[in-house]
Amino acid sequence: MSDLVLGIGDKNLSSWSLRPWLLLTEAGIPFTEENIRLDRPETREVLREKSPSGLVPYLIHGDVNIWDSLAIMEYVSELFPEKELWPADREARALARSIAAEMHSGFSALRAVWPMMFTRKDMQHTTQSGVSRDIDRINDLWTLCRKTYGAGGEFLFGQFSIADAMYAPVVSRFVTYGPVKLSPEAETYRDMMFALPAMKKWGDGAQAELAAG
Ligand SMILES: N[C@@H](CCC(=O)N[C@@H](CS)C(=O)NCC(=O)O)C(=O)O
Repeated sequence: MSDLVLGIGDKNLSSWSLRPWLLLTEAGIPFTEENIRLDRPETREVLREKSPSGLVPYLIHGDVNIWDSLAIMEYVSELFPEKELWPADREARALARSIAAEMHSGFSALRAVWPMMFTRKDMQHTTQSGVSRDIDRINDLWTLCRKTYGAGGEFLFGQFSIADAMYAPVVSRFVTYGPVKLSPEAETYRDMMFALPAMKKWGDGAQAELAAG
């Protein structure tokens, strides 16, 4: 059993949970998963005991309990510096932190109108309420990162980083609510991310949870 315990919500729906789960999984960091089913009569009570914010995700490491996806990923990055979960180059790191923060605090139209439904594909979609603007901005960011810093690999900054984990639920949304107009670089990035074994594993978990009811 690992000394890191990650509490997450339903895999089909909990976009904030996917981010640190993907980070730990893709980086090969062992952790124990605690699954909290959301929208159940007991959810609020269970979360009140486990999570300081009453939300998922949370990370328990000994006496330390960290809530909020980005804070969890920063903590993991400090625990495992050898994994280089932020880009090593300072300028690249500044951009990676900017786009991670922008995801964390922004894109409210996309998040509200297109909720993550990981197991669904090719749903009819609408692009009202600023959704198109959010998509265009994400397309620009992915294209910029891939063109400027992506030479060392397939991820936004070449090697896998926290920035990729932050955008993983957007990758899922672009599959669920596609087709979405993206640049060739952004489209290749979306397809590569969705095909990651870790994303497939998350999707299988989501299917299993749905089947269990
Ligand atoms: N800003 C938080 C957002 C966390 C959040 O909103 N989590 C949702 C699930 S994705 C939640 O726990 N909802 C509680 C509930 O549905 O009862 C983060 O980055 O972790």
